[in-house]
Amino acid sequence: MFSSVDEFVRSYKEKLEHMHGKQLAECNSREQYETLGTMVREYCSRDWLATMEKYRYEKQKQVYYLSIEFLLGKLLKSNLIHLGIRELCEEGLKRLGISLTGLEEVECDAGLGNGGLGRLAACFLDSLASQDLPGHGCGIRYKHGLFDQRIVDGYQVELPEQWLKYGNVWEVRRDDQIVQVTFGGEVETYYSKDRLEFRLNGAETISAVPYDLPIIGYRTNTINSLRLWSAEPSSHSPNRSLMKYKIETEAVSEFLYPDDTHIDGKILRLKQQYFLVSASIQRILASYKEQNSSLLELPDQVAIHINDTHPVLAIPEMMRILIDEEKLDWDTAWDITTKTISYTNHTTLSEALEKWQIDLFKPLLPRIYLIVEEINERYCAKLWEKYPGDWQRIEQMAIIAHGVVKMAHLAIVGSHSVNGVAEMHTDILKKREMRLFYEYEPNKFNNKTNGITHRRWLLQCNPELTSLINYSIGDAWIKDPTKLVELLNWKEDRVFLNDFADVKRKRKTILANYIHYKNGISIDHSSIFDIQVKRMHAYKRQLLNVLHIMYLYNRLKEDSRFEIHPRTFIFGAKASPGYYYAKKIIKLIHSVAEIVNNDPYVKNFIKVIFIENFRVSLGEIIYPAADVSEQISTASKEASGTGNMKFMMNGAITLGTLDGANIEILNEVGEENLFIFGLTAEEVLSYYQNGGYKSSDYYHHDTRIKKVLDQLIGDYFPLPSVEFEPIYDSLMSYNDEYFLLRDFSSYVDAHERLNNAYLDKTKWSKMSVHNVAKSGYFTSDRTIRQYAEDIWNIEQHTLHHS
Ligand code: GPQ
Repeated sequence: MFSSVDEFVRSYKEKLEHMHGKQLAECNSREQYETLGTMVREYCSRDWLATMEKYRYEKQKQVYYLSIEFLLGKLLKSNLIHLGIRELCEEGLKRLGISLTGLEEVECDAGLGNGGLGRLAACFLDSLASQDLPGHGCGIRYKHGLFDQRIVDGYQVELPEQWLKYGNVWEVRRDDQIVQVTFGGEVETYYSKDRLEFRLNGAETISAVPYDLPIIGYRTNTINSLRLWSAEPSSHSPNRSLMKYKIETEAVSEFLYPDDTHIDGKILRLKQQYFLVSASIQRILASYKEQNSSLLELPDQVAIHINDTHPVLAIPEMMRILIDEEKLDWDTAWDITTKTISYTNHTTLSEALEKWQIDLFKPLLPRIYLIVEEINERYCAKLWEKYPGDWQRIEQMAIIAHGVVKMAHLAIVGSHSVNGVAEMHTDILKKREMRLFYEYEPNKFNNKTNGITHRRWLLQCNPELTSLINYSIGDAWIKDPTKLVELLNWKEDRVFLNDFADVKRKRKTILANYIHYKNGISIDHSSIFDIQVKRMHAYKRQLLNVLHIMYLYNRLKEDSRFEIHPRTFIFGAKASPGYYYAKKIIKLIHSVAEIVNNDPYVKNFIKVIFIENFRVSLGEIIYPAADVSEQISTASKEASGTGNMKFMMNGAITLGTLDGANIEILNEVGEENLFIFGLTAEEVLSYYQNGGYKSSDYYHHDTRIKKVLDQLIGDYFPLPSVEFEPIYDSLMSYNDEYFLLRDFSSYVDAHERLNNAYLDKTKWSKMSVHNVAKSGYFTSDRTIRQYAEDIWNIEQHTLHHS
């Protein structure tokens, strides 16, 4: 199919006719896309099968990465690149008068995630396959991924996302591997042969149908799987209205909860979690049993990783199967389970900690609840041995307390490894949030600093920079991105620096054209592109960015001698539909943009742009175009951040706080190559602990702040004056929980330093090169190798081409 251009052209035409029953001329671009996608999937099926067979017969230890989110984005382009057939396809399609990039645009983003956590899972799958590591994803095939965002009159409006509307060329439905998942019912206990047994009566069953997607390694023959479960009515009919049963069943995989670092506590979400976990664990154990006789060796063959606490019921589910079905005793089952499972924590924000009410949990999952209770009792008894009489400590560490099940506690207790996602985050876990657990079992805790796949986030999204790098240092960095450091040898080369600046200019033009097309606004291509794209959240402080823009505007209006290099402030962010405050900030950005962009004087210096519907595929045109990367979360709040790494890898300079992985970026590039401002995490945490912050002092003592805040509530904006009152109140009446006013002046200073640095173009380019050169550490290949070695104990395999 892909052995030569001629051969490709012939098979493409044939496939197109077979699939659509029409001639090429009558097919629209979607049909053309589907034809190519299907050909690619069929082409890789041999290696996919070979990989799976090899894992099966060679009994290599495999890891299953359980995650409620996988934010894959588009797959056609990366699959073609990974298989090494993109140029051939491009050439062949050209002969047929079809543009490959046109077809790549037709594909919908697989938006099965909210933000960082889901995208991390997608990067991890890429790094596993690309490094020949046996590892697979297990997730949910949501019918609707994260909502599509529209902006109407400056307000966010959500539309249901429809990625499956025309089917999905990458998936293969596996009817032979359907499993049943059970909810509700009552537990009956009885004795059989002197053993206490459990039986569920009156429970309801739904079918979990697996759809597998190939995860294609970069230029290897390894093709791993991402298994997405879909909920369907089961053939055992329930004792109630069939219609209602069908609707309730399908609801389980209907949509993704749109909350990022925030929990909603709805029963349907708990159903989704157990659905994912039960289906995955059943299949993992079944396929292990096909090859092995004793379950005792399971931890030598299988590692199961839970991405945050959402899949934590994997622990009691595994216990259930080992005890109730496999008839193992508790201690043996517990030993196997804890040796198999490991857990990553992704936040210390209290509103993201999952706690389920017992009265919700128990009726939905009665047998699982009993197991959790038993885990809790045994754990507390062990704690009592170690800390006799210290009931207060034990109460704080218990899994069940005050009517709720604490999922993070269950995760820590039931796994052999607990990791944070950046050095500072792990330190905070050890010293604060998880201190008692750390004191009890210090060896469980470890750090795995996040990473991003440099294949999508440099090689694929920035071909211009890729070519320049290849031309200068060769392409060995693609296999080993730490080799990017060789770019430092080119830092003094004038021709290279010129070419480098040229690449950035080209990429800025591409983004500017997109913005012109979508927003109808022309932006100055030579202005500084200052970008903040991420979920909208109070702790990420998009508001601080806006307050600074309002200040700049005021200053430009007041002082005609005040000049800055032209700046384009670009935002992209989705707010959770129920997050009232975050939605207000989106409206504020639009209101400020309206004023700034229409001011005949100011618009020569600054412009404000909001890019609608930020998602993976837009990131691919945004990150390469950035001069400045805004990473301005309140110190201690952003566990890691990964957008920061994508910007850095594409040569943007970080303007950031000492938070999450920003600190590690600083360690890599040195303080001359980024701009740091604001409180440290220690200072923030000490304010929370000891008080001493009064935001109104900053309002009264800083006229810049006073002016901007007053504009929020007066008649400055052509809107009812109450529109932005909640924002004003958060900063004044509620004492500014995220220290925006405290960090304001330091932020303004950092912006001034940055503006001055940009005036020396050569120096700026050198800083930018330095950032790219040092970004190799942040490849998720490094992260995944650390997981593989320290936590999962899995090894690379070699596949010879079939
Ligand atoms: N993160 Cl708990 C999410 O995107 N969603 C979540 O529900 C939780 C965490 C993020 C976190 O905020 C970022 O700092 C991390 O870089 C990212 O997870 C991946 O670890």
